[in-house]
Amino acid sequence: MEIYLFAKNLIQDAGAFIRERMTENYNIDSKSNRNDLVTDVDRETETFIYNRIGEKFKDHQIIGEEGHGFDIDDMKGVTWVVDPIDGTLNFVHQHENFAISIGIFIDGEPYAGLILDVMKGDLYHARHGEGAYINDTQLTDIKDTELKSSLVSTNSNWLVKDGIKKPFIQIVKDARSVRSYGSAALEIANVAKGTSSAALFYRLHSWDFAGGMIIVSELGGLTTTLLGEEMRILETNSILTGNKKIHSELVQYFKDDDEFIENHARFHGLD
Ligand code: 2AM
Ligand code: CA
Ligand code: CA
Ligand code: CA
Repeated sequence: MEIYLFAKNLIQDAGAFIRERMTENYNIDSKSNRNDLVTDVDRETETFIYNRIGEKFKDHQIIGEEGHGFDIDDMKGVTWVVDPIDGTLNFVHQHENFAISIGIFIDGEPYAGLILDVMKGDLYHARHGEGAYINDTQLTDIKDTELKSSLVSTNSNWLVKDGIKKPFIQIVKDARSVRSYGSAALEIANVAKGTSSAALFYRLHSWDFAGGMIIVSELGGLTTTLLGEEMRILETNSILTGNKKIHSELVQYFKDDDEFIENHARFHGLD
């Protein structure tokens, strides 16, 4: 079976696994701080996905948030970049508004992106060069918009972070409005769907953005760091994704802020 079809079946099966597993008891632990949570369901879902890929494709590389592939330092062959639950806080508190995110690369080139909104059942998926879909419906190319008449989304944490908050605050003032849903993958999926014009985050890991970046790119959208640099898949990055017009408008907020540029250089590529 070809990889794309396999991936679509796998993400649906992993979604069914989560929906079943979340009806039972599970442990909730904190990671880097008391608001950074991980549950048994995050770990078990990653293992579910890891095992299924390994059974089928013995030579594929798999990078996941919950412990798989941290030693991978090249993109040779097929590399899967997996977030088993994006939006763990939503999973724990809301029991909805979380996603599974998968990006697949062949020799470092985007091959396919998949994001499953687990409780809604919406699957966003794209194979490079073949269009992007929500379930069986083809998505239309992303339309250019201006910030002043757009909804954009970010993580509200960056609005209160000294040293970097200034451009984020100015964007809140200048946009029609800003949303903060708590799942970066779903916020990028919204850009693909056209319900949001851009999503911007100061720091994301590859598993948060790999799937979404491939889907957005398939629809003519642009994804770079907040300073307009090319994304590095194996590193932690800032990210700005959206239609080309709002992308060039937003990147200027960050490029014009020397304090931001200085902190961005210190915080990125180091971890
Ligand atoms: P997660 O739920 O998989 O951890 C919340 O605004 C978004 O940021 C989610 O996509 C969440 O992914 C992600 N996130 C949470 N903690 C993070 C961290 N320390 N660094 C980067 N992204 C994080
Ligand atoms: Ca996490
Ligand atoms: Ca995530
Ligand atoms: Ca996660």
